[in-house]
Amino acid sequence: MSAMPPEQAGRLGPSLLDRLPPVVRRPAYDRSKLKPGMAHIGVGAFHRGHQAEYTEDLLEARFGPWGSIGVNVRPPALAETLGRQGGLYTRLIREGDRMEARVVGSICAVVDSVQDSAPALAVLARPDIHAVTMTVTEKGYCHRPSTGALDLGHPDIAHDLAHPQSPRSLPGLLVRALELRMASHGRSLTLLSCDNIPANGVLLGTVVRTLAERRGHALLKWIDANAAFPSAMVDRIAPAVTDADRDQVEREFGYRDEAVAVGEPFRQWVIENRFAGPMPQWDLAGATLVSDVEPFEHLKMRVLNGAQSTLSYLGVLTGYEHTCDDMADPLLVGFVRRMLMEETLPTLRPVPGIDAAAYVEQSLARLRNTAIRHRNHQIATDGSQKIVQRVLNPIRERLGRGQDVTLLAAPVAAWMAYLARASARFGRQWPVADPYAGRIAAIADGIGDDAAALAGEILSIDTIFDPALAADHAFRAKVAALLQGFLGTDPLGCLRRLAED
Ligand code: CS2
Repeated sequence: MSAMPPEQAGRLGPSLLDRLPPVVRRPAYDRSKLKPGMAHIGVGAFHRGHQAEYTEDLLEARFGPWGSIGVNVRPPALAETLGRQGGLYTRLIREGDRMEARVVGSICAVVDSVQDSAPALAVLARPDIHAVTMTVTEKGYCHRPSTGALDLGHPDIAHDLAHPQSPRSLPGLLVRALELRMASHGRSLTLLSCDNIPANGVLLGTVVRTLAERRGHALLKWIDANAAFPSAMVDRIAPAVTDADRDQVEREFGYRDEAVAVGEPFRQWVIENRFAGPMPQWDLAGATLVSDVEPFEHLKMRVLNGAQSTLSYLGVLTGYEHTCDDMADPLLVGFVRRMLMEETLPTLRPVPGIDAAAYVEQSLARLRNTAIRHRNHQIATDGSQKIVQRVLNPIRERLGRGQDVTLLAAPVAAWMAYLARASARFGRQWPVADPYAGRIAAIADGIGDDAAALAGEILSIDTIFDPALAADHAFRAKVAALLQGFLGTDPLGCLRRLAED
């Protein structure tokens, strides 16, 4: 565990808590009494802006042993940022001209375990840790997006099968932690995925069990009896933090914070009420506990995230920088609203207490928030891991019912164009981060200008596209026609034509 040295003058840390300017809200509980009861893997901007703040609200509403140990198994390391600050950070909420600042204290210690899994395993195996939450991004689960099965060909999984005691993958880490718990104190553990994947708990349970099975029947049996993998829907727009955000805190509040988190006012957390043992009562902080998360997650991923991904690809192709810039273009907004209302909403089951059409408008209003500078390229990252739940699943369902998918085909084609334009063939217009970027660039380089052939080759990647969907003639033809338009000189010309239909 990284030491928490006394902070330097001017740097946020425990001794600064009593000297914060009054405009900055501080923990309303005695932080020196805070004990850890859970761990979180992946302490990025989203975790700091979402789950850690819910925990802070809970600690204020009903104080208990629910501090969280933040663990990073991928860069960036935490020691110099949150570690130096005793786990404290400033959470900024922004909307229009309004900004609200709060120092959050719920992360009570941090552990870096990037090169070596031992420090993370030591935390996850502790008997006083009852729950592990995680935000490791879609690709952290090492699954095949088209099926949700563990990708046994993934290099980190291959490594972990050969070296189970020093795992590199998230599933390998969790399996080893559960094995250590079984062999030592035997206490149960709830593993709560907070990533944007439908049925994320089922997925997490699948990848963990698939790997555990290879460690022996006893471990699998123990996991079935002592671990729970509830699903959860998480929501708050919390873009990557910039130097400008950190500088603003320094300028306005007089201290340096290297772990600032920025978000919009809206937040939501819907958690499946199925735990292995004691859990923080996040419902006291505004989270909703339900027996079935699915309708909530489909609504959120297909509407809000679907709109974000669609805008990000169309926005980059048009030359816009942020979601709020995309939302200032009536063509893009008109297209996205129509796509959501006409093609996405009919795929959704009713969600208790939520009017779906109003949810669309609320989502679009959130995306219009000019104080949130969410870069299109950030949202476009890892599209291969996102489009299944955001776009392809509703397309599949509509095709199954004989319904049109003309509008939903646009984000698929725009995603293809985004990756193709990052290839040598199209002049490497921007750098992309996506596990499939190299493969798609190679396809684009080999095929040249034939959009139908390019779309066909990309659709044949069966870890992303389910073969039945890829074989659907109407869908293929629509994607190919749109891709041709997006790769042309007037990328949005085809959208204009769609809008006129
Ligand atoms: C975004 C999400 O980058 C992305 O993929 O779509 O991080 C989005 O902002 C959150 O899911 C909102 O809750």
